[in-house]
Amino acid sequence: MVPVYNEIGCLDPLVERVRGALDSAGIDWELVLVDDGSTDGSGEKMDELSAADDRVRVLHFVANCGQTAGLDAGFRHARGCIIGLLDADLQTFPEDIPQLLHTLRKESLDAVVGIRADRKDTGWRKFSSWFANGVRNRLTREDIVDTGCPIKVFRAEAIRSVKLFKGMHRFLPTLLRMEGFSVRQVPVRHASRLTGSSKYGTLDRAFSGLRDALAVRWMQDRSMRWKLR
Ligand SMILES: Nc1nc2c(ncn2[C@@H]2O[C@H](COP(=O)(O)OP(=O)(O)O)[C@@H](O)[C@H]2O)c(=O)[nH]1
Ligand SMILES: [Mg+2]
Repeated sequence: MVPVYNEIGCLDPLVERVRGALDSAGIDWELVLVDDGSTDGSGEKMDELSAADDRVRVLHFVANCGQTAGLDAGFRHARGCIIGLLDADLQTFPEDIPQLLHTLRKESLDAVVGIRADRKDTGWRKFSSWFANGVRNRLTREDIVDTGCPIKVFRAEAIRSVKLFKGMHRFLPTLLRMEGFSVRQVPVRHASRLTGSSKYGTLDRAFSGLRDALAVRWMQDRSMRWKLR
């Protein structure tokens, strides 16, 4: 599934590359596109792509609700027993999904998440991600190298059991582990943004990321484990 907010230039190559990658790996798939109240014609474009291939399904939000809401809707409406996640901008490679799936199945994991090995972003962006990952890991006592990496695969049941809040798309591996699920990190490829622009600034990401990391820490400290005898 792919959350989409004003990504009109990315949609044709996105669908084409997902189709190519999954068909050639012999995977039975559907692509759920979640239109997060786009205003640049992305919604209409996705409807066209869906009309041309019935494996492409589109969910339209009535207004922009944010990336985590997009993920939540996609997780709940996807029909497969395994759900793969990608961003629309093709900075990560649909062609890496089969390898992630293979690891998930071979090792009977609940989630496999990417680490952008050779990241093609600006130096500032790479530094701020590195810093943010360090703060998050320190606060949540975690070892997730690249929690914001957009390519991930999950067992549907596992990811649907996680209650999401705004901003929590940055903490999916930790939230899964809190529920007792297994998460493995693997290196993936990365490219610069195909077209369009990032929707986040450094400061909003930093402030909401910090507030959310404190909330996750609070949840970890206050989570309950009980068992009947
Ligand atoms: N930022 C943002 N992205 C959204 C929203 N809704 C859906 N998305 C999608 O989430 C993905 C990540 O967005 P992007 O701006 O590339 O973030 P970045 O890669 O962290 O710079 C893209 O596929 C967006 O189209 C939203 O409200 N805000
Ligand atoms: Mg991006």
